Amino acid sequence: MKKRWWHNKTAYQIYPKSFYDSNGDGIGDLRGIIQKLDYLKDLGIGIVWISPIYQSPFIDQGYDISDYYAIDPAFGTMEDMDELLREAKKRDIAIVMDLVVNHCSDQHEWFQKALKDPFGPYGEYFYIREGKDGNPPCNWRSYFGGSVWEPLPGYDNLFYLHMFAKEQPDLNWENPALRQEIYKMIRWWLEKGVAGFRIDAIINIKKDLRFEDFPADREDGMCAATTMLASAHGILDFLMEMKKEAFAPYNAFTIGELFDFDQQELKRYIGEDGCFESIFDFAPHLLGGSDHGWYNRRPVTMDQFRDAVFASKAISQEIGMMANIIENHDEPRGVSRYLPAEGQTEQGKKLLAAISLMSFGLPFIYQGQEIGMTNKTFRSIEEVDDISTLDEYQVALEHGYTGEGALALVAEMSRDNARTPMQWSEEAHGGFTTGTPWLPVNENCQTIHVKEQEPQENSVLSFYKKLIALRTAPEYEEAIVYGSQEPFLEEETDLTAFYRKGQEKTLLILANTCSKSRTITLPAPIKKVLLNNYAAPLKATPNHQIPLQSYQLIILETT
Ligand code: TEU
Ligand code: CA
Repeated sequence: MKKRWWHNKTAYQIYPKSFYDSNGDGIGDLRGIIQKLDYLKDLGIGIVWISPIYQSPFIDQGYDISDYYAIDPAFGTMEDMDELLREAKKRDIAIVMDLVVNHCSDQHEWFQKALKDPFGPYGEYFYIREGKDGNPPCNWRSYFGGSVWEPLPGYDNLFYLHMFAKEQPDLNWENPALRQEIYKMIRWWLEKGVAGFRIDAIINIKKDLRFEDFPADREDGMCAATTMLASAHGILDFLMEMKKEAFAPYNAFTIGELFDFDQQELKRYIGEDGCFESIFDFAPHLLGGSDHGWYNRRPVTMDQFRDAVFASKAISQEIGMMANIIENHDEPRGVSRYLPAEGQTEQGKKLLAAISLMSFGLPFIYQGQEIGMTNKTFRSIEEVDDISTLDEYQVALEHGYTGEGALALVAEMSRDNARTPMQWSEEAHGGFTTGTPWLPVNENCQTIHVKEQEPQENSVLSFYKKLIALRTAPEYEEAIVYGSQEPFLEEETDLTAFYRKGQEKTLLILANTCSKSRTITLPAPIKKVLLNNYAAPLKATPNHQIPLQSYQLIILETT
């Protein structure tokens, strides 16, 4: 594998609205991020991805952009952004922006112009089509519920397409003029000094242009718009063009967010000839999913988590480096989702961290993950902000659940779980703001916060620091960054075990993913114990038998 500067880094995702509020208005901001750069440096972070900070009406929390060249005043000014870039550079931290170009906001001037003149040049920036006698052109359902088609206000029988909310009209990538506008904007930011982009929802840019009905997959007579993606061919032409025209001249770091892509085509997405440098590995996040909605999900075990990770590494490690996450701003907190209730302890949190950071790939830590933040408790649907949760709640009601039952079901998956403010200290609102936070802080903010964990040698935070440091420890870096990932005892239940085999060193990661203790027999002697989530020293027997306690995790050097 051709080496790249980012391979040995650990990345961190900031959800800016909830990271740190510097001026007491209840909304996290750029100056707040600047103030916390030393914290990130100390953690060992080398890349920071910031969710959208562009001007936005915040219908989808900034993923609806009304001006790609402006910072939203809620976050600060362009001067703040320039300062952030300078300060990050001083600390050798690369800043990665969010690139949201499948759609923009309906408040963007392009859409406003399209509204005035749908048959003019800006009408061509969007997918505007005639309906069928006042009904939508086809039966595709948007990600956030309802038809992807919205009547164009002021016109009879004209509709525009939106894969997400109706306030997020999709941009027409078939139009070369639109593509050039996007490349120009990307170059502008790279020119400014951002290191690259996390590329939002990008698989959606290629549509099946026949805009025809598919068989309905729910009682509403619609089919998920994602069904159409399988018959939309040619996305790679767009992506390779974007690479050539915008990313490559700046040697930009690019990481795609894509769920529905053809696994056989992985080498066209990542690796030396791929259109991106990396993509997120969502294999564990797809587990338990249902076409019917969140209310219908199945529980996921740690063994399923393991199998998903192993399967995805088996496919990807020869091709390129995917990014490992346990959570992000769209997913519930990983410790609440993947660990059984009895395992949601400090031990369990450290164990999950180790699986993510020791697997082949670029680890991304989502803000608060490093202190073991958990899902929030929802008392009523009134407490929900997230547009997606509100839709899924309706779906659950339509399927006969009572308000309480529906809430309990969607609460587990709600995107708000990860969006509560970062917990910095025992002060009011977790020390996130001196004002009233835009979204209430998690009730456990008194017990889970940075200030308490920072000085403690055995805290979850300190364990994350050790894991991150291990990735670049001179003796082990090659094995952890480039070594092959090979399963060990994968037929066992409640065990996640794997080797990382480098040219010189071999590491073995052993995670007992249940509360029963057990003994594991190793085929070779232990050379050294590198990390252990229990304080008591490991007692191995002469014939390489290792006792593992409840949710014990150990990282060994072996042969
Ligand atoms: O998400 C894209 C996506 O397909 C899913 O994450 C989906 O939105 C989610 O699971 C629904 O619950 C990206 C962003 O990460 C997300 O925050 C945005 O809402 C979305 O694109 C639209 O920009
Ligand atoms: Ca603020």
